[in-house]
Amino acid sequence: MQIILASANAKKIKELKAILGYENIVSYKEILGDFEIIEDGVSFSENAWIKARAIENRVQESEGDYLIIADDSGLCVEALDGMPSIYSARFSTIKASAKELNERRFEIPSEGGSDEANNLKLLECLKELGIQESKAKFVCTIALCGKVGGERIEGEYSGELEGKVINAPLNPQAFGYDPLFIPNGYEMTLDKIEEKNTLSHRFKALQKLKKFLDGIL
Ligand code: ITT
Repeated sequence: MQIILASANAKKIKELKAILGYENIVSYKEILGDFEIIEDGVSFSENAWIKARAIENRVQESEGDYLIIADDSGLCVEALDGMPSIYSARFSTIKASAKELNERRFEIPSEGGSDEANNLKLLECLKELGIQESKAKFVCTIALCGKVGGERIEGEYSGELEGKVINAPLNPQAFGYDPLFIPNGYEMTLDKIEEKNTLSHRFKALQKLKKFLDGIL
């Protein structure tokens, strides 16, 4: 059976593959080519399902079993009223100050930003608010759909990782906001924590998914 990841983010794909540990995992671009998926949902759940359905619409004709796994995730910062949240990948393209973000006065961005630009935007916001750190959490919601033994299956699983964001140096090799995030119980940022894939929001969501799949595969 083919397991298709509904993600175009290479760093996310690497983590999903490592945590899932199944064989036959491919990213959608490897089998369906490159196309844009417009994530215009208003929650992690909605965006995860938008990605899952966009892929499923293109594979439904296939005869065999398949699974589609879509991850929508992001960082929620308390001092920014939970932002950047579902806009985490697009944060740097939001033309709004921290104050405007807190008052929810901003236009929804469509363009993605680089990890570096997104990190710089977060640091700018902390500076504007005059703080060195804020409580924060990573959230991951996974949408699962597919056909197993000819039967249709669907599921949704979520995980969170609580901690804080701090004013710290950037790390171009790291994934997303990892260089600015310290999980509770740790004293180093997530990009330096080797066991990230055994404690992350993504790991927690995928543990639940694997429990479900182990029962049916
Ligand atoms: P796909 O939609 O193609 O999967 P994406 O990067 O656009 O790629 P999301 O819409 O789910 O994915 O946005 C996730 C963003 O949240 C990601 O780009 C990072 O900025 C941030 N993020 C999510 N999980 C993270 C993690 O484990 N570590 C650091 N940053 C993370």
